Amino acid sequence: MASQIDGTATTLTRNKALLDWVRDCAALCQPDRIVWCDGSEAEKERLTKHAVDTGVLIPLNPAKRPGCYLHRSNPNDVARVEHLTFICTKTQEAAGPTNNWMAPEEAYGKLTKLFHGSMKGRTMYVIPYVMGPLGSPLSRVGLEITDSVYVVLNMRIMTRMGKPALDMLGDSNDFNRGLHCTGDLNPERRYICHFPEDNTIWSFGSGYGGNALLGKKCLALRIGSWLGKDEGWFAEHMLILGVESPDGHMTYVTGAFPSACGKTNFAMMIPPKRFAKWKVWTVGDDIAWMRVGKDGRLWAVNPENGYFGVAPGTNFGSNPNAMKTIARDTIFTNVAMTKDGDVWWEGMDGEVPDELTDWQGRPWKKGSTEKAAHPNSRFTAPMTNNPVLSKHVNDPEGVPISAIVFGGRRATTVPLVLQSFNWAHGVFLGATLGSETTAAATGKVGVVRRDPMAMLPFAGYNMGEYLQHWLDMQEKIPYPPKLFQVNWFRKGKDGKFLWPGFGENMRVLKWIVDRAHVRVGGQETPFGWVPKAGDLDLSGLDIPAEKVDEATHIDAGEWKQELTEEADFFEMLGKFSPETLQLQRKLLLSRLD
Ligand code: OXD
Ligand code: MN
Repeated sequence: MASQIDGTATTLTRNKALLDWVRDCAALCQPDRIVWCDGSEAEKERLTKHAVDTGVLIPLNPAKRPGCYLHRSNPNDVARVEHLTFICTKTQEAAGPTNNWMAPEEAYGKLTKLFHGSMKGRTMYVIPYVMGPLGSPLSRVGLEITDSVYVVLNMRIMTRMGKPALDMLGDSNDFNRGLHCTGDLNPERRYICHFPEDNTIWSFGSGYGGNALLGKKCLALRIGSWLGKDEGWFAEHMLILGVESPDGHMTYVTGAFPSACGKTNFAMMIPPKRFAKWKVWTVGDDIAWMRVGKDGRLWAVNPENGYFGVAPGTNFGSNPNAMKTIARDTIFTNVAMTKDGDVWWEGMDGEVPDELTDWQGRPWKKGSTEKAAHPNSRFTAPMTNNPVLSKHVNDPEGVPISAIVFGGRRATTVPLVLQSFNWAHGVFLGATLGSETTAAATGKVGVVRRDPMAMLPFAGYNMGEYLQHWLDMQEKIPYPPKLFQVNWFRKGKDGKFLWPGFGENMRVLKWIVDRAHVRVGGQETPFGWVPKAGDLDLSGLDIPAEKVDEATHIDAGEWKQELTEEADFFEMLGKFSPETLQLQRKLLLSRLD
């Protein structure tokens, strides 16, 4: 085994720390073979063939979906498992009240037992990868060891994988150590453990993207946010887009939205006819790493190399660019398959097919009460397939950010768009972001789950300290972006959405961009700046004016209740709850009295 490690590896790396670590992992997991991934085309072909031969991937019809494959996962392993995700810091306080915590010795002990001999009879793949553009000061090298060929092929799409990562690492010891094993997929033996103090991730018992592709949520967000706090930058659950105005001027915006609130759609948006001369370019659809540039502005890179998007609801109306992106070289997970070997999911264009094979491989007939595709079925597609990919996506310095948008899913209270008075107020808006459920039976408004900056499941340390880091960064950014809150999901009394969303969000985006450049009006309210009548370009919008009024309306009574309820959230944060944010809440309330 040792000679296999050194023999294959030495053509790729002589990094002693890395070779020692791989040797230790091999001794623990006892695989039959070790394969070092170089990221080459030949390797992709070889591993894809192996995945097809072993039933891990099903080839789709090459005439309809060239280079595309379907993967069906175990039905008990289809989503992130927040209750089995742990931050393993020396003290519980460091993980804070919103994370599950396990002491590092306990976690290493428990998982060592699970990893022991877990790769017997299997292949251990060693995946070197980079999160971030090659040569960027923000970029990080990770190594993921896994026994899953599906993980390797997905990591190949989602990260800059293979030899360039080893070249970037050289003989440095500074790399994230990620160990993943599929295990027997028993949820009783499933743990996603982060050791930020050791720059280490151990993930056992799940093959699902967010749990098993360790570069994404685990490194780029949980470990990333920890590094960001220590080193003075941001790792955020944000899309990055560029808005090109008719005169060719580019403005970059990042946006935090909780999972499944349409981030990928927003990042690939096609402006409506009235805005035909405007263009939106995608830099990233899920994660932004941001640092202060030499010019004193905030600059962002997308650490990822592909999209791991939710399939259901994606169609040529909601996201034409996503549909083009997934036309080829895409891995689909848990979608349904048509008779002619294409993919299908609820909300796809056209007629519902009479017969399908569902996501579990069972025959499915039109009219069935069961979903054909799993609601969290996914596509993994290379970003280079995106017709509106920004040409700056590989720039090591990233793109300069003029505005940051925080968007929740709120049926009431939160207006279509609001600009903060200043940085601290903007951080307050992000901190109190929420997603609301409606109790449909009674029509009553349900509970609001606070999801600060859309980072509730992803902040790798104490949430109070995380919000304090946002406040502290103000003095490090001489020319900060302007901060906004948006809500596409407000509903009228009839329970229907007031705002059409999708491409029409361009109208709101234009106001945001114009405000960021101080070239459009607004109206001051006790809660922030809103567009005054005429500021939002509504020409050609096919909905009654009253609906727009309702969507943008600020109701003092609703806000009073909102601000009162937010006290619980700040209390829950305990002693790390930032004083400045609590004062913001009181200040806003006092304006009402
Ligand atoms: C998420 C995702 O769950 O991006 O946020 O997959
Ligand atoms: Mn996400």
